[in-house]
Amino acid sequence: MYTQAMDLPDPQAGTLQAVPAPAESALQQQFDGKMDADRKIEPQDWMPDAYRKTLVRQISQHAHSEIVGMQPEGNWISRAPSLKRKAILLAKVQDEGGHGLYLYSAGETLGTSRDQMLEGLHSGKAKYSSIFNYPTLTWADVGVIGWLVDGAAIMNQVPICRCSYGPYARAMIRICKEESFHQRQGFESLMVQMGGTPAQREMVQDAVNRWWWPVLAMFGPPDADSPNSAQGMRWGIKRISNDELRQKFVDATVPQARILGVTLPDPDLKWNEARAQHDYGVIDWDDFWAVVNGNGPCNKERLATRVKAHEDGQWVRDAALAHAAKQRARALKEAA
Ligand code: BYC
Repeated sequence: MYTQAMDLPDPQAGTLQAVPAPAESALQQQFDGKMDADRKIEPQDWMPDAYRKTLVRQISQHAHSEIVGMQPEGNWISRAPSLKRKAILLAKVQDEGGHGLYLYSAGETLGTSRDQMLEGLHSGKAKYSSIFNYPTLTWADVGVIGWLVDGAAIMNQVPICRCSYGPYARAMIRICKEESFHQRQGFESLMVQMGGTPAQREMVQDAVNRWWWPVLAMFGPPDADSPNSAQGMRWGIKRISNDELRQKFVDATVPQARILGVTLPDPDLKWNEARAQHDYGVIDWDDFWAVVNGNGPCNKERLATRVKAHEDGQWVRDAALAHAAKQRARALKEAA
């Protein structure tokens, strides 16, 4: 399908004959061999349509999450409590925009244009992470997003650095380094707030109470209800399951909460000696699906803001195209 047959003379018949492209089954075998050997697939390699489609789905949803994820924290840039916090927050939000751009570029290598991917987001057909449909009510929410949301993102994204599709895996390496700075700045900001007044400490605890459960749901449905997991694992796109990542996140976060001096809002959260892991309470999956399906507290606002930003940026895209056309025309004139 992605090869070109060449016409060569057939000495026997004395006529031109097409050299047949390798049969789809042979290409599939080569692809399966690469999967078994844990080798990378690159854009020019043959790949099954379903693999391509799955990657476009996941990479574009990931990119959408990054750019929609700029909004909850972006709302606080003008209200950051100091110049230092404002500079850190500006850098972080800009990083998220950059992550979106690397990811859209990775998606484009699969033959889907950025416009097509954005159309999916703007029309509501494509998903983005559930977590960005919750409001940021106080300054403490910004710290908690860094600590918990970026912390969860790192847990989920480090394994994607080893994903089977080369451009996605390579994009994730830089993204994870930047996410690590994001998590640290959130934790540090909360440490400072927890050393402040009782009202500041209460503000942090309130933010933790509101974000904890949505963050746990961010890892996706339980493995038993995750329709894409088995195939994603077989294809080396997903390396660690939703439930395993969630568990690793809980185990890593409990000691951090202790250092901060906040309580994680789960009466069932306790160390299980036999499993050498924490037990935790039941996640409200009805709430998760309501948010994923467009009915969270901020879904409509997030999408409307995104569409407006895209429309407001039309003149920039037009200007860039006009400039490129002018440069091309000048180069042609000089070459003539
Ligand atoms: N929200 O079979 P499953 C960031 C969907 S950005 C919404 O387990 P899969 C950051 C899922 O898409 C963080 N939908 O799917 C940015 C599927 O529906 P479709 C974003 C969700 O793909 C700014 C259905 O549920 N990270 O860190 O095997 C500031 C069944 O799920 C969610 C990524 O995108 C959700 N939370 O696994 C701060 C990472 N969870 O598509 C921070 C890359 C599940 O079949 N993505 N769904 O209609 C992944 O690792 C995987 O796609 C997922 C889901 C683990 C998310």
